[in-house]
Amino acid sequence: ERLKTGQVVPITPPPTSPAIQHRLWPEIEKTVQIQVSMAKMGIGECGSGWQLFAEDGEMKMYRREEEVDGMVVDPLKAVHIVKGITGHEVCHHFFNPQYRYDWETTLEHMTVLETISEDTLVFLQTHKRIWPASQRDGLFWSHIRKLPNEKDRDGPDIWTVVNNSTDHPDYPPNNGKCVRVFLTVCLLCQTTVDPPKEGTSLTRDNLSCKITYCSVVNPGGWAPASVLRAVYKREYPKFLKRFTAYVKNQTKNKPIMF
Ligand code: 6CM
Repeated sequence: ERLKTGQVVPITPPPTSPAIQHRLWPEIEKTVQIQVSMAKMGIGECGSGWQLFAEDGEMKMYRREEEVDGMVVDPLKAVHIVKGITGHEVCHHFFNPQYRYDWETTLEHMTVLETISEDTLVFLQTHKRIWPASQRDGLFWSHIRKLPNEKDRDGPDIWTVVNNSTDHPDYPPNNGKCVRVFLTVCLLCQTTVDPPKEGTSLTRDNLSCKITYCSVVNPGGWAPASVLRAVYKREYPKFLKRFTAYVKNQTKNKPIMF
């Protein structure tokens, strides 16, 4: 079909989720559009200032040093290519609460405060205390979505999970021992299938998944910049390696979920 001049091409399909009835929906829709388009940009396209701070095989992690009111809010962008898994499998394990304690090592406690729909949940999480700062908690909506593969219409779908801080009347911030963090996270996953030789069937050896993980975390209150940057430098590579190894292990003997 021909596009008219000036016609805007939506990057995500029209929303069909029951979550569209919810008060948070306009914010979810807008945040997903913005986060997905930023995650799709290459490091060179995102503007200058990205510095590579960790590298391990195919995994590369970049950060931009930024502060707001003296607090470190360094944006992070990581790219990784993992063989043997699909983008749907990666996003499924990142989104679903039943797996979270298995891979999220910074977690102390997690509750689902609200199930908006099967693809949209509201979480309250407390994270382990890091000396010398106070313990942190986070309250955020989380949304999983399948996106059309515009570059290869016959290829596998692209999958994303977007997490973004929100509020809840029953859980106001900074009300107990925890300081509330504010986060925006986008996981974007694209599967590539290397076609099997004629007469052989498709196996996990034919799959690879390009993972992009973007995050901005505001610690919400006093935290020494040098300690925070040291924690991020240690914890983000640990998270992405551990989480992807977990998904590989969980899926290795299961049918492929495209
Ligand atoms: O994205 C990740 N996990 C998701 C599911 O849990 C979700 C959660 C993100 C929480 C990020 C905040 C962690 C707590 C940071 C504490 C900072 C203050 C301490 C002060 C230190 C001096 O999106 C993976 C998150 C991986 C984090 C390394």
